[in-house]
Amino acid sequence: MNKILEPEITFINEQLKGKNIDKIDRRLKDLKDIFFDKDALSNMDNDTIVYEVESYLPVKQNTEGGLFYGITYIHPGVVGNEYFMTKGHFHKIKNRGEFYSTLQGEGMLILMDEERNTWAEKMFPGSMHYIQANIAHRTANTGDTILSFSAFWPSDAGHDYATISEHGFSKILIKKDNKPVLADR
Ligand code: S6P
Ligand code: ZN
Repeated sequence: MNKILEPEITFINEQLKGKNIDKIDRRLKDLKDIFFDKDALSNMDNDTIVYEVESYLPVKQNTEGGLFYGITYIHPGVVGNEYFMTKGHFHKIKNRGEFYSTLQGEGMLILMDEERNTWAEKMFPGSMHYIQANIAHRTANTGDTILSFSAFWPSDAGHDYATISEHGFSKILIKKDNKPVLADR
C-alpha cells in the first residue's frame, strides 16, 4: 500500500474539525446534583451553559485497544462561591488512566482516590496532567475566560458518573478572597 491520506481531524486555530465530531453541552439544569449551594443554583438561569465537549470517537464505545480524544470548554462562572466545573467521574473500568493537556485559560484539575482523598493540580496553557488509573477527575474554571483542555483516554474506559453524583468529591473548590481554595464540604 502506498497511499498518502488526509488526516481525519484537524485542530487549527482552536477549532476541532472533521467527520464524526460529537458535540455536547452541559447546562446548569444537567448539573443540579454537583453544586453545593442549592439556593444560589435555584436563583440562576437553568439554561446557562457550564461546559461543552467536542469529541473524536474513532471506534465504538467500550472497544478495547482504541483511543478517544476530546476537548472540553468550561465557561467562567460560579454557583455561590463554587467555580463552574464538570460533573466528574471515575472510569467505568476503573483501572484506565487518561491524559489532559491545557489549551487556554486557567483552572484546576480535582482528583480523588477510592479512599476519598482529594487534591488538585493547577491548569494553565501548556500544563500536562496524567490522571492515574482508579482516580476520579473533575475540572473547574478558576479564571475569567474559557478554560479549554484536550483529553486522551482509552475507548473502553467508560464513565461512572453515579458515584460522584451520589457522594460528590470529599472537597469542593471555592473562590475565597478571589483565589481558589480546596475546602471541606
Ligand atoms: C473523558 C474525559 C473528558 C470529560 C469532560 C467532561 O474521560 O475525562 O473528556 O468527559 O471533561 O467531564 P465529565 O465529567 O462531564 O465527563
Ligand atoms: Zn475521564
